[in-house]
Amino acid sequence: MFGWNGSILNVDLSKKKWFAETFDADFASTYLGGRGFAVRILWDRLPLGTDGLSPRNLLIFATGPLTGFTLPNSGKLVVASKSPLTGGYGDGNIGTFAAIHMRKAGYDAVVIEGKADNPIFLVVKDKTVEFLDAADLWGLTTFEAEAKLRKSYGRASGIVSIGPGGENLVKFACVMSQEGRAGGRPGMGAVMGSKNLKALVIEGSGAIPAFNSQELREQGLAGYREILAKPDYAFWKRQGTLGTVEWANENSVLPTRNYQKGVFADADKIGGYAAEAIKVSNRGCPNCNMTCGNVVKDAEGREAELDYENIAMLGGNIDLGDMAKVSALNRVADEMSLDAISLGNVLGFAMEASEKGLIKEKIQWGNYGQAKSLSEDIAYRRGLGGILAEGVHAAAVKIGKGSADWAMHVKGLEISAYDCRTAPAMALAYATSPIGAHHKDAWVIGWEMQHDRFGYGAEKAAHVIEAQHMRGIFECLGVCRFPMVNLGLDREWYPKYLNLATGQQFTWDTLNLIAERVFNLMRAFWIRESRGKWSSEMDVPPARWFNEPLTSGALKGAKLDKTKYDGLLEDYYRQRGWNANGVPTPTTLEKLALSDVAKQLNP
Ligand code: PTT
Ligand code: SF4
Repeated sequence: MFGWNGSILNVDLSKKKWFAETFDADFASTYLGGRGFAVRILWDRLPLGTDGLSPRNLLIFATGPLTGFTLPNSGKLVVASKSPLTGGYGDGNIGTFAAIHMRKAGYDAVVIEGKADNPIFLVVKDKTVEFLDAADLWGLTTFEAEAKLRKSYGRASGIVSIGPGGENLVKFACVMSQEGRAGGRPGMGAVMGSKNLKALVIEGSGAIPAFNSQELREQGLAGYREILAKPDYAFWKRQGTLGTVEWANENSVLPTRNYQKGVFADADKIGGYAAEAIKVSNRGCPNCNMTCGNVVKDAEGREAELDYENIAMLGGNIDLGDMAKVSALNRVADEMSLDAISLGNVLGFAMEASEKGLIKEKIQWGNYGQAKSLSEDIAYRRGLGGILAEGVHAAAVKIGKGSADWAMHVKGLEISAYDCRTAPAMALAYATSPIGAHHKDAWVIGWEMQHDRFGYGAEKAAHVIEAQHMRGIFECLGVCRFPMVNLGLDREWYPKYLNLATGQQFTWDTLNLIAERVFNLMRAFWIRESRGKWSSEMDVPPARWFNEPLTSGALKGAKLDKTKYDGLLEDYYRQRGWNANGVPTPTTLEKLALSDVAKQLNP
């Protein structure tokens, strides 16, 4: 087989055993890799109703058939499992040398089950696997643990790790790599912690099999050159995703004070230019010439790597208009392996609960010191931190008193950094995202600002579906989507690369079909896990956006309309071939070569 190694490394931490399993060409071309492999493995192997933190849960690191080749931004892998935060399918995408080493070690994915008796770290070196004592690593931050491991395994080895947040099973703990790459928002770091697994170190020395490696390399280099020639390249290197702060504020969609307002008076203090003023360097994923991680000096004099989402959630959403302090909170999130989006979300929730007198703790809007110590309390599950560590949905259930109406999540995953009162398509994108409220599967808000912004027409449902499939392709290929989505790299490069790697004849249309299959399988996973309790109300954004209008800015007074939203959701279901409850019909699943799934969902 070309393009894939055709091998998955299975590791059982309870038994300290491992074996390599082969897969065939049919599995490879049906699910491609990354998210496609992860969801199919979870569907086939995970016993129904397994708790997210149980040793039986599977933690999957999966690359795609383009990962590791010399072509644009090919250093990504997907980390996936059943989410302890949402109870549904969860994954994230992370740029790391571990992705490339995994492929060079001869594997396309690593599947980890069981739980070690004591904290350990795994070392995979080509065809050997070692289970090593992590007593001196447990308790360290991700920065400290990775630095220590690099002393033993070298600067170029592939390392992913968790910090205290993951160790203490914070439900929104993520997995970290290379001091700023973060992935697995729905608690993949907690799953790693529940297995007593501090880190995974991978070193591979082989070649990744390609059908036409010379031509693939040449075309890959041509893709890099096309990126360098893009008109927006220079500005991208300066600001990456950070300029979105100013854009979001101008369009009244910047989350402010736990999504009470869509404009933030101090937006310019936490925007792209404010970041440039304290910027020290660019960092990024391997095999990338766009390096969008902006490294700045934070309020404590340390380095922190920033993206739009982190700044919006740890800045505007908690009313903190100071770039260096926002950066310092981001650094804490990275050290502790807490997802920065969910962290900003729960901090905003706690500040509002405090203001309303629903909790005894006094936490003021924009108070950096309190936000920092509460973030640490979350990581170590101390006091109020222990309640927030369960996620905003569970915290609202615990606190009660109407707080569920302004707990900003969908399906239990904290909403990321766009206020959607004036963006119905983006609200639909959040509500139907396959992992809970994440922007990454359909960032349609830029398009929506220019197309009947306030409307609920069926073309919006169509656009969300198109985006979900387009972005899903990248989750399966194992490469970053930013070259195409943000700089306009021609999409035809991707089937071209895939065909040179595999010797097969993929087109953008066949990739779309795979993405649709994978999307439907993720939905089927959620529905099966809900054990008869699935309802279309799972696909609805937070009540606040329907009940409370924006309180300031040019669009003051605007809010979502529930009746019209329900109509938009119906259009979405119809276009997807799902029934009125949002369940894929047998016909739809059969069309996607998922007949076995149809039988389980509709026995
Ligand atoms: C992603 C989510 C995002 S999406 C951001 S900022 W973004 C936050 N970053 C965090 C962080 O940093 N530290 C932290 N402790 N928590 C964080 N939580 C948030 O995590 C990231 C980039 C970005 S930056 C984006 S959009 C793109 N996402 C891609 C994707 O999803 N798929 C793909 N094929 N390519 C992508 N390219 C871009 O990658 P999650 P990274 Mg991330 C400090 O994982 O779980 O999906 O959450 O991977 O290597 O850091 O690159 O404005
Ligand atoms: Fe990573 Fe950014 Fe490069 Fe994408 S553009 S590969 S997220 S550094």
